Amino acid sequence: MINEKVQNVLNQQINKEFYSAYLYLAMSAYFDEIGLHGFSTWTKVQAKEEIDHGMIILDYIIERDGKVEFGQIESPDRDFNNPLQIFEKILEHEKFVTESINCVAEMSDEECDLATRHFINWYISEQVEEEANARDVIDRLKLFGDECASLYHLDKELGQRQYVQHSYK
Ligand code: OFO
Repeated sequence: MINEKVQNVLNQQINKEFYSAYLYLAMSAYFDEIGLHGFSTWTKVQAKEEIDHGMIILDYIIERDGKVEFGQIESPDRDFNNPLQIFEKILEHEKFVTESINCVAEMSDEECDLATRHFINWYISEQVEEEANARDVIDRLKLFGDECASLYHLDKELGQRQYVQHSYK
């Protein structure tokens, strides 16, 4: 059976992953409202990945004979002004999630739960990728500013993102 302290931080992580999905969906809706449908697709695909992240932890707790807790999911932030500000929020949020994943790793170490320590490595790598993705879009938005042609091309490019179901095994 899974260690109780480790189970608690994993349950908190499920909640954060589903909150992330909510946040990305709110961003996606905003992008649709202002006509940036490619940005909307990108954030909607990210929301689906966040749901996968939560589901993988849920399945893992069950596999370890633990108990899944369903905490309340907060309403997402909706203070959105422009693509650059939103991607800066994404990076800030992903850094927060990275810290949270690191805490799961630390707790697994403290409690000598090697199975969870191994499990959470997938999330550690995933966070490196998510922060890099957000940083990449921020860099390009800073480089091109609000210049319409560049924004149009970036919107087209981000709209190509395809959802691929995430799995850690
Ligand atoms: Fe689940 O990685 Fe983003 O939040």
